[in-house]
Amino acid sequence: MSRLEIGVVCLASLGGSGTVAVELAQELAARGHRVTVLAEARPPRLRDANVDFAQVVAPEHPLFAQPDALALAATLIARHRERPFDLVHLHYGVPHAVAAHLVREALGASGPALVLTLHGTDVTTFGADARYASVIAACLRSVDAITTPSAFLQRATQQAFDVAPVVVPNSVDPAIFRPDAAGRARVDEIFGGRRAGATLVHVSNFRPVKQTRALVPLMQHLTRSLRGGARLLLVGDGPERERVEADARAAGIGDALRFVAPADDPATLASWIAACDLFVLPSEIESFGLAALEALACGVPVLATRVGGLPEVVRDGATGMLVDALDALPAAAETVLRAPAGARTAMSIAAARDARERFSPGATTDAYEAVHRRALGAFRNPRSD
Ligand code: GMT
Repeated sequence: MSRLEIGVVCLASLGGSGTVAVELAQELAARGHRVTVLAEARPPRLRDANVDFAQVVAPEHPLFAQPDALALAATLIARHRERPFDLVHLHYGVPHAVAAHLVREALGASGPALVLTLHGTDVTTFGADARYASVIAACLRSVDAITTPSAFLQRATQQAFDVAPVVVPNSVDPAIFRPDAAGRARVDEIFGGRRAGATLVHVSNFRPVKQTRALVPLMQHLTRSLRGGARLLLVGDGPERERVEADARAAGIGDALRFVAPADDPATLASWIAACDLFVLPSEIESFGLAALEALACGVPVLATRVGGLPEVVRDGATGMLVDALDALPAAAETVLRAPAGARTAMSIAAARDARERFSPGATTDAYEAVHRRALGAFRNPRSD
């Protein structure tokens, strides 16, 4: 593909979608494209000096504390007039679909081709609200291609907005997220020397959709039932974090839990995860579950709810376990953690291999570049009907 001028738009603060956007920007730059990431703040994982960053700022007016669709559209249009984009790839639908629509209206055929990746709650929450769904659906008609990270979200998007996305699965870098025992000492240090028969780990933004409070009864059970007890490392921050901490104290297991701030450096995060025995993700809904994929790549089996796109990522019984209800978590965790050493090692090896084989960054970037080519073709040769 010839060298393109590409803008990648994301929300810096939300989590998985920002990570996916930054990984894509860095991969595209490595393939020779000139790439600019545009967001309200520099995304923590953006480290590649070959990728430019442009900040989207709110208008200087008391009514606009946060950058919104208008601010993003204004930034994209101004930047395009200075140095034209061939293509802009926006990640997360809200409010980016609105900004894409404004760019298309303002620039028309002289503007860039537009690709939008929907990630999760932009479909499952906003798509379920009729007031927002019709506006988002109208804006999505202005873009040249839409993608989703899972077949689950593809179906949900078709239903919510009556458009046909292409599935491009998220990926994980196996050079960073890999089995490695080097982080064990650091995890022991985080627990102040408190050892346990098993170490569980959870990584999220602690929003209600993650159902993190379900981790407390799980740990209450495991601290009693497992030989040597159990401990849980919780990585991240968000609205439910303090409630989880309070629930754990009230349940008398406060000491078995340790909270750490999200690590900006993915290698640090990977070293913590890889030092643990089981990754737990009890979400109410998850379009994909990037954090689960990162754990699998580290050779850590995943215990998760059987929701959304998680069954596309975790192979039930082979690379982890999926449960239909939160009260099934303790028994499933015991099944994995009490399995004979050989079976546990086999599951760990299968997890890392499956992540590497099915979710490689190269394959994902190839798939996105194919979408980019089709979007550019559709944009430059519009159908007249
Ligand atoms: O949709 C969200 O809740 C936010 C979004 C994000 O930016 O973290 O998460 C979604 O996108 C991730 C990357 O594609 C997926 O791994 C997450 O499963 C998905 N979250 C939900 O569906 C709740």
